[in-house]
Amino acid sequence: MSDKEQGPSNNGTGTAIVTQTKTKTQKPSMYRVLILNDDYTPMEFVTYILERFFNKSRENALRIMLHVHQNGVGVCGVFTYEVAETKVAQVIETARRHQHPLQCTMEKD
Ligand code: TYC
Repeated sequence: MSDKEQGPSNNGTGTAIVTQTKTKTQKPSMYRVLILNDDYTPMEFVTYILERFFNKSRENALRIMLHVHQNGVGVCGVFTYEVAETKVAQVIETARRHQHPLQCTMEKD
């Protein structure tokens, strides 16, 4: 929060008036995009998804994919609402096109 003070103004009464404007800034809520494990989606496809849509290196993509394979769920990234929504839609659509059941969801950070 930042405050702006304006110099004294005068409404003709000889009385000085000082006004202060409070500027409120709001940080956007952030959302985690999660991928879920399943028994059918190939490991290579999940790794590709993480590289393509979440800009992960091959190494990080493999690490996240294996984490999800072993733990059931994992974080792909943290984004503002609209970006997270778009990523989820892109993953689900790409998986669907390849006939893989891979699921992706989002939750408030
Ligand atoms: N469990 C899958 C397999 O054994 C691999 C996999 C990993 C699938 C991560 C989904 O989000 C996932 N082929």
